[in-house]
Amino acid sequence: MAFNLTRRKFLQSASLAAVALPLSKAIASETSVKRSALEAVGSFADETVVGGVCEMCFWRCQLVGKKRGDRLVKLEGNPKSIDNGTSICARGNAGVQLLYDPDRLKYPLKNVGERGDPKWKRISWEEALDECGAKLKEIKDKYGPQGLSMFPHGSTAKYPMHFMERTVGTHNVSEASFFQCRGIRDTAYIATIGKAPGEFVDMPNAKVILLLGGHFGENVHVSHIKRYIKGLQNGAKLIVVDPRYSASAAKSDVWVQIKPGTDTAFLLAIMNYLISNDKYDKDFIEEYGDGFEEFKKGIADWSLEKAAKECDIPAAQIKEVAELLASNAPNVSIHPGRHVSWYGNDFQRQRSLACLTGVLGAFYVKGGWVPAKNPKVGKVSWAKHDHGDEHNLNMNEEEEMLYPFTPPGTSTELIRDAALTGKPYPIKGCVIWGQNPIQTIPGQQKMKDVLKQMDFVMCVDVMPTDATMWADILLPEVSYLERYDYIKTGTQWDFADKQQQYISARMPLAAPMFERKDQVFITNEIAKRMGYEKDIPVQTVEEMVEKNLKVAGLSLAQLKKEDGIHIQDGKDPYTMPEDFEVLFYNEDIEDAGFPGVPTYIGVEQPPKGFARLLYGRVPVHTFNRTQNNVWLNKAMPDNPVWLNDETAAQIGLKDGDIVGFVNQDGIESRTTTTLKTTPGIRKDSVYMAHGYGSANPLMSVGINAGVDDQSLISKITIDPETGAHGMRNNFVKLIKDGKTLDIPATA
Ligand SMILES: Nc1nc2c(c(=O)[nH]1)N[C@H]1C(S)=C(S)[C@@H](COP(=O)(O)OP(=O)(O)OC[C@H]3O[C@@H](n4cnc5c(=O)[nH]c(N)nc54)[C@H](O)[C@@H]3O)O[C@H]1N2
Ligand SMILES: Nc1nc2c(c(=O)[nH]1)N[C@H]1C(S)=C(S)[C@@H](COP(=O)(O)OP(=O)(O)OC[C@H]3O[C@@H](n4cnc5c(=O)[nH]c(N)nc54)[C@H](O)[C@@H]3O)O[C@H]1N2
Ligand code: SF4
Ligand SMILES: [Mo]
Repeated sequence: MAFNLTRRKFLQSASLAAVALPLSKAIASETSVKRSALEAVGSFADETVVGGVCEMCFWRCQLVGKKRGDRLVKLEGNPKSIDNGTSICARGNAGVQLLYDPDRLKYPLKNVGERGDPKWKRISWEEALDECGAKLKEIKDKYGPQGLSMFPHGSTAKYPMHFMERTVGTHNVSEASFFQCRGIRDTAYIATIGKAPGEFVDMPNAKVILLLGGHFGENVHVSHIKRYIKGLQNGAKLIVVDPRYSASAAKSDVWVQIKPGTDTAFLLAIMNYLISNDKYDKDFIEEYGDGFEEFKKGIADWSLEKAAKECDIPAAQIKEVAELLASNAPNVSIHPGRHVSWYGNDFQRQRSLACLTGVLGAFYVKGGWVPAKNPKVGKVSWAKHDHGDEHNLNMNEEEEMLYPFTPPGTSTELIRDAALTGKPYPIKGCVIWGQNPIQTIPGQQKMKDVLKQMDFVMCVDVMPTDATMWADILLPEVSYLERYDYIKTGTQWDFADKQQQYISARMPLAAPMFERKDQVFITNEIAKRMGYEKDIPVQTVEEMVEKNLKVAGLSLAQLKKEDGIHIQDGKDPYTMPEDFEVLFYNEDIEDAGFPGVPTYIGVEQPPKGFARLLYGRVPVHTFNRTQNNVWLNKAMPDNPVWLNDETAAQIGLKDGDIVGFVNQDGIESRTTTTLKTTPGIRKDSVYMAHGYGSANPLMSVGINAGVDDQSLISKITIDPETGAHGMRNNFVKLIKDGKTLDIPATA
């Protein structure tokens, strides 16, 4: 059985699927590399260009490009990088296929058909910009700035987003990275330690690493994975809490096959056990803890047995985890997670993780939670006009916040509800920029209805993904390989004797093709047409980058001279700020009407005949954005659904069968996928990779490949403290040959 893979074998083979990690090549720690390291190797390329920053996902590894003539033929990690080093992942490698994808958006397009069923007509930039400017202005004049909404994501979306928020003055901006990803994590940690946690765990120096759901190896962020592997190589014990035998579970010392949605109960029982048995860090808590007595009392009834029953795991295993943590504290990495928009009870779980770190005294210590101290660079901003809070959907008439612990921006659901009801005001314009709200946000039909009722929708993208089908005007942006923009800063302290910081700025590795334009051009031209010419902060994207670099005493010319990356001495990461404290009990949370001590709130269980739909990452794709990439499609053309092998046998299914789905609301999947039968998933759940099953015929490679998990996530759960989405309270049955199969009850 697959579970027999030993840790030693894993470390020997370092078999993280598809991650190109030459472990033997330690990350370059010198402050400058020999030029020869940048010279093209072999005969396929004759020039190396520096300054690339990947954006096949949002980790943004540092790249060099290998060119033959004008053509970019290969991407590699920048040997000077002290972050990803020479390594990039499968998706990073496949960036050249995005660059030259014949399906890529090339020209401005106008939809002369229906939204959702578009007919595209090529138009000039002049006409496209005139129409976008005029329509957005018309809506703003008629309904006020709050009549405009925006769904942004990615590095180029920041500039237009700040224009919409600060200058035009709408609050109705909802970023996928907050409301469907990590916003809850950030605000829960802010409410506990005053700071968003990032993924700042010192795994290379940890004695134990605890992952709650985090499925490293499938979730791939190169330097993060390197730090994780380094920790394992250094002997860290790995605890993985996951209902599924994930890539991380396969490397774990303890795999806790938890019942979905119950993690908070598990964490509370661990903490109660540690406190009751005097196995917690009293000195730390005395010095830095606040509200510990209330906390202790509040979680006192979480016995191991009670949690064991709730989480459907052995009490002895919870004790084993608690003991393992206590005996290695404080050098333990309690990973804060990243995608935490799970069940609508997530703020309390994230608070619990922060409190567990405190109970173990694992802040600012080797192997614990240690925030990166990154160098400062500038930030170009649009002029802020005062628009007040009057139209903030998160504020009621008494000026109280509906979601007091909201991430920046406005809860996606508040925007959608206002748009659909017209209350408290209509929302009639929409800018989609680098987000695919059709496949990113739960409630797909609701999203379509929201877009249908708009007076105007514009979309800026690089590929014809599903969201683009809903645009009136579709604008083609240059890709991350053809533009200047993002400044990436970072820090490292575990691959060299001294702490180091770096600054790099994205520089083009290839010239833009066709009529694609960058974010500063597009935003400025629209701003001019809306009457905001005097507010424009920079004329070109290069000017923006230069201004941001200047704050750090750098320039693009200087960075180029330094092979794309400036490295300087860093600061000791383990120094704790003087005012650091851990709010075990938070009065503000209680005053706002929520539990001030971390509290477990149970979630809905699958109705009879259904299994819970879980989803996650595969190493070779990023959400939906890479589905049309020929190399990545070849590597994983569909998203097999995991079903427990015994359950499968019970209902007459076998590995490799072709299946479809129907969910609790009667919604059927448009496409089918293959069945993967395995003992590595609980009987009450099925699992598939997120982001498959594009519906856009212009995606000639990705169309109908696999099943779109989002199409089955029609039930919307809202996390009450933050207003962010929970997406894992949806349930499915499988369909084979037109026959719907009930999932046998498990309890
Ligand atoms: N069901 C389900 N939903 C989820 C998740 C899940 O696991 N399951 N994950 C959640 C998480 S963690 C996140 S972070 C979000 C991600 O949500 P999104 O960011 O919306 O996801 P993507 O599929 O990457 O869609 C991004 C869009 O940006 C486009 N794009 C790519 N590069 C560029 C560029 O350079 N410029 C412009 N203008 N556009 C570009 C892509 O073509 C695509 O249309 O999804 C969330 N939603
Ligand atoms: N290759 C690749 N890597 C990526 C991305 C990508 O698109 N592709 N996206 C990046 C982004 S933006 C993000 S946010 C991260 C997301 O990656 P993570 O933060 O690691 O995402 P999770 O949602 O924790 O991971 C899904 C895992 O949670 C498990 N799970 C489901 N329900 C439960 C539960 O109730 N309890 C517990 N303990 N586990 C549960 C699933 O079985 C699955 O293994 O990945 C990043 N890395
Ligand atoms: S992890 Fe992979 S896809 Fe993400 S930025 Fe790095 S190389 Fe690119
Ligand atoms: Mo995310």
